[in-house]
Amino acid sequence: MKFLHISDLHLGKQVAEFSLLEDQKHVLRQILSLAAEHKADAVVLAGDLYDKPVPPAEAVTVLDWFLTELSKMGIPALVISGNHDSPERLDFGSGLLSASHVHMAGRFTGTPRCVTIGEGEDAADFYLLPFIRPGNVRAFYPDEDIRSYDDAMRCVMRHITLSEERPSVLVAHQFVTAGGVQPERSDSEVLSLGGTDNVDVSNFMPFTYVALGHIHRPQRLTRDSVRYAGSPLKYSFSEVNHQKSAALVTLHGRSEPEVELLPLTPLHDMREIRGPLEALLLAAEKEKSGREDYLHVTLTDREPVSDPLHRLRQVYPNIMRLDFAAHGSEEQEDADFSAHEPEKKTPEQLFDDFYVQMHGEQLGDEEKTLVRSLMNEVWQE
Ligand SMILES: [Mn+2]
Repeated sequence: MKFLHISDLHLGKQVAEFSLLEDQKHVLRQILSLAAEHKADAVVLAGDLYDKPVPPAEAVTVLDWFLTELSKMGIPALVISGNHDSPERLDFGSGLLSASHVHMAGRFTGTPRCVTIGEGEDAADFYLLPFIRPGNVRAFYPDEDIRSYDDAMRCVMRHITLSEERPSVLVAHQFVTAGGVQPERSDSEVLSLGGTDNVDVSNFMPFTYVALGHIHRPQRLTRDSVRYAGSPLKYSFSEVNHQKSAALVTLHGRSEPEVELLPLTPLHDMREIRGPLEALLLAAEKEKSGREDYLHVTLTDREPVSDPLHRLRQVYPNIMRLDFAAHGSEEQEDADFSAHEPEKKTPEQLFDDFYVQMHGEQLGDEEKTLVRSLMNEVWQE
């Protein structure tokens, strides 16, 4: 029994106003080929299928296509909702779809749905637990004392009896910590404030494999078989160093499964480049592939440069973000141009802030006088 574990597709997601739908289709096509190549018996999608509870129509079409292709290949899909999905919308038609071996769990219904895949020696139980909040669980167990996410998970787990013959796989989408240690996070995850939404990994010990979604960097928790698949694409610049992958899990009865990470190759990579404008333009000329990548460019020019974004986009059309490095003190953060409460500042103060951001040092007295007199002239005109 072999299956692919993926999660956090975030179909329909936009990054810096770029639609990633073509990138998403590209990577899903790869996942279909990997499933065929490795003769997967199932594909697990551990939540956050969509980026929004009401996804754009094109995103729905992509998921429909992906699930239909799997079904045509005779590969069952095991799907749960994540915190970005609407549980009810995802459940639409789920009763009908299970006849085509597409098993969708959108809403929490008291206990995770158990789907047995495979026959005889090769059979495994998959428990589909949608993203839960304490309130979802309290609604089914009003007499239990459920205050935290961890209480909620403990309650759900107490009400499951696992098979003693077959291996059991849990599919879940939560913020899982190991004895208070957090997984490695990225900027594209939306977690609840204060980090009170964590559940401890000890809840999941009885399972042979735990297929998690929610955290976007692929990683294991305490053992190889408790794992975040990670998102199939980089969804923020905090992820430029991630190697995204699909986890190929081979179960050997109830003993420790084998996990192989199958690397995924994006249509456009996401990367960061840095340097003076002219040097970057020159380097781009020599670059054969990668000019279509999604870029975060940081310019280090000390002198003002004219129309840098326009000029850079002639060679790198998919620049998502452009920053200017601050000079001066080493510790200084790169400039961002979000002035803090600009309405409360005078034009002179705003210019001073801008100068500090550009040059990492304060205006001199002489320069200040010059700026003030230029401003006065402008006002008078
Ligand atoms: Mn996610």
